[in-house]
Amino acid sequence: SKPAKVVKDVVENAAEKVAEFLTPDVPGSPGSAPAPLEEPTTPHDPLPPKKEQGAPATVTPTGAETGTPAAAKAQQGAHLTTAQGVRLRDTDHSLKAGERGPTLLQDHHLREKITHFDHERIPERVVHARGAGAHGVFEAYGTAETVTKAGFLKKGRKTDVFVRFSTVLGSRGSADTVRDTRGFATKFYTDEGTFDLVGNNIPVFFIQDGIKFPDVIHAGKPHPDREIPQAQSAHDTFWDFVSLHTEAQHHTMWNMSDRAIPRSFRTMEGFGVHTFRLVNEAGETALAKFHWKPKLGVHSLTWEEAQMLGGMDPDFHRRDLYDAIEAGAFPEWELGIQVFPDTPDETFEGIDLLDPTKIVPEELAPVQAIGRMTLTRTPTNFFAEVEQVAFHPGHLPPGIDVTNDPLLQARLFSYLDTQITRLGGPNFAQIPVNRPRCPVNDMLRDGFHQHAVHAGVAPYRPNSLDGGNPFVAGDAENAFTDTPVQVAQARKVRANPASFGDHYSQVRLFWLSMSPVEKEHIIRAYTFELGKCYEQAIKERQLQCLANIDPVLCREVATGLGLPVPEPTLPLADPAPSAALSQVGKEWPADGRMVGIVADAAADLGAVRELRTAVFAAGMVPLVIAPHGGMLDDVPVQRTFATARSIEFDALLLATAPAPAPDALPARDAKAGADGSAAVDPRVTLLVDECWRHAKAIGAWGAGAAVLTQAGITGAPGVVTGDSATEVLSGVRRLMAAHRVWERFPASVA
Ligand code: HDE
Repeated sequence: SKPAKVVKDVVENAAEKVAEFLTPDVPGSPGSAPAPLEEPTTPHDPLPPKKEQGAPATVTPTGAETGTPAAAKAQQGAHLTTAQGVRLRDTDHSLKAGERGPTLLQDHHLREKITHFDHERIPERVVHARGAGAHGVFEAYGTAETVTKAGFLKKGRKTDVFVRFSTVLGSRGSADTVRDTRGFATKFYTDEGTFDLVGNNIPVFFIQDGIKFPDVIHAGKPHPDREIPQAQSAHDTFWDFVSLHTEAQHHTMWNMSDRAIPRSFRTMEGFGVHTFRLVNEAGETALAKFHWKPKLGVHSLTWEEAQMLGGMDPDFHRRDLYDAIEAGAFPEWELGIQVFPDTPDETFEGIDLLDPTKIVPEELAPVQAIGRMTLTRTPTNFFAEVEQVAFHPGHLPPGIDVTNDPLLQARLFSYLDTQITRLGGPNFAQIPVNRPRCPVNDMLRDGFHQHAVHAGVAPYRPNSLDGGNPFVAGDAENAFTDTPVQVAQARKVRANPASFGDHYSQVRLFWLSMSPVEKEHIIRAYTFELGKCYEQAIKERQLQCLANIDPVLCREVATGLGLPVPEPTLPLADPAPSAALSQVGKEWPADGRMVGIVADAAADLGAVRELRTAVFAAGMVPLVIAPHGGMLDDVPVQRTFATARSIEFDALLLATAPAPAPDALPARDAKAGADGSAAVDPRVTLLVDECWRHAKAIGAWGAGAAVLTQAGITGAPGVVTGDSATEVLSGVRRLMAAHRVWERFPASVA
């Protein structure tokens, strides 16, 4: 078929082109071939657009016309043209007055090409600049029907979604694995209008009132003088802010926990943070908090892995998301809600539901599953989709409404405002990724980048010229209703309710809910971050905050900093721990996890073949790591000793003990084995050593067991040896259910 031939032509011509390039092009010199450059392929008919290159669906699953023009532009067709469609003869030489002459101002193609390029970048997001996105589908269980009339939550309804995950502080090119909160924003293209659930992977926020948002972000961003550090909270201004605004202590503790260094976007929880108001068909209201629960469980990197990845694979989370989708290991989350009665005081069990620095423990209000989201498609064009997507917490369908949470109220203003600058005007809802998938019939007109050709003369209402269109909808037509919530007779004030004054009890709740390993990680994170601060007063002030949270935490961090341990200034709260907050002690499916298999030509390749099949069958992704790329017999090699590092694997299996290759750097411990046999390739010993340090399951059989001896880790917990590859795999799989071999971490605190 044609595409196959095109590929063949390119491949066959490639060798010639390289040879041509390498041949010295000296006129008259023997062997020089001044043949004109040819197109590597002959022009052919345009390839049909790929599915995702087409315009977004113009018809919703329910058959409603969306009215979107089928005009998405895909790069297709054989001939290069200008933006005006004129076919071009040459795009590599500017128009000059003679070969050695100056460039002519009349060269429209040159100016068009360079001008467009000059404007390719748009401002990055002021926060959440670094992100990755994917398309998918949400399917409702119908369990929310009693509390909300939102159509997309009716049983069995399927709704297309686009999700963007992000870090908060870093610039667009910063590393994925920094210690930070992650954004988790979902756009549901419902046929009653778009619903954006713009959440984070941490259920509380730094501040209680949106008016402080510029302040907390100024404090977290790099210092204004030298513009360092990038994408970090380990610096003076951040800790200055959070120790002075003690409402930030709860979010800060989550940031110092493993939650702030996720293993993958696929293993993050998501939270709507604020309390929303739900309205059902009968007009009854309830308060609710949204939760995303990952199918793979909540799982984090170790701090050392996160730091290594910053250098070795700064795109780790982005790559992991796209690799998983392409491998068919579609990431999945359940959407759940905690539901509370809509009482006048807007509290539940004494917790103020309007305070975004508070959670409601799942033990008090269970998270009830209402649907499932699966991400199935990577973006076709990152800029068009991931950069240009615009979320807004006020994009709500009938049945979901806002509350008076003062953080949410400020967000309702901010998102539209910032997007006008970032996306160059007010018409960004017409960008394909932002287009609603239902009829749009607004009276918004003109403005920069207007793509619609609006017919009619009367964009106002009522009117008598355009047949009276558009008409407003009522209850029968499912119009959005602003819930007529009673607003108290009140004086205008700049003040918080008294309940917002408790800044410590839930921080202590979080701390007390952690397992010893997680506590240890938190202590180390505070000690590291405060150790990076220069100002003594800031460290002391933060230690004072820790004293009000927990004496052990405070003592351990103070010891690490070499500072005195302050006494608490407030009585310590006595909250019941919430088991749901800990990531340790549960078991999860191992689907979609990465299993490294070390093999070489000497390995039992029959067993490796079997193993790959078994790993795939278990829903995981096998990656064969060998001394060189290409194939081992008929087994494809995905990673080589030169390209593989432990951090991308969730478990490691050893089919062989490869001897050092000439390109392996000598290692301190690359000595001969006890029996005097050849030493193991030091890159493999390093791989095993790191997997061990990072508490990952390790399996070995046959010759592979010699690597363990060489690395000196036989008998350690979480190391499975056996006679057959499949037997070892099943042992390793059992260990992977707990995510890590937690016993390997030292835990000095109980
Ligand atoms: Fe945002 N936030 N935010 N935020 N936020 C933005 O909007 C803002 C807050 C969140 O992938 C901006 O289009 C204010 C909480 C996510 O495109 C901006 C306040 C939560 C994303 C903005 C908050 C979030 C943003 C920057 C305090 C979790 C990325 C670019 C009142 C519930 C969305 C943009 C994406 C992005 C403002 C607090 C989540 C400036 C004023 C709380 C996931 O409008």
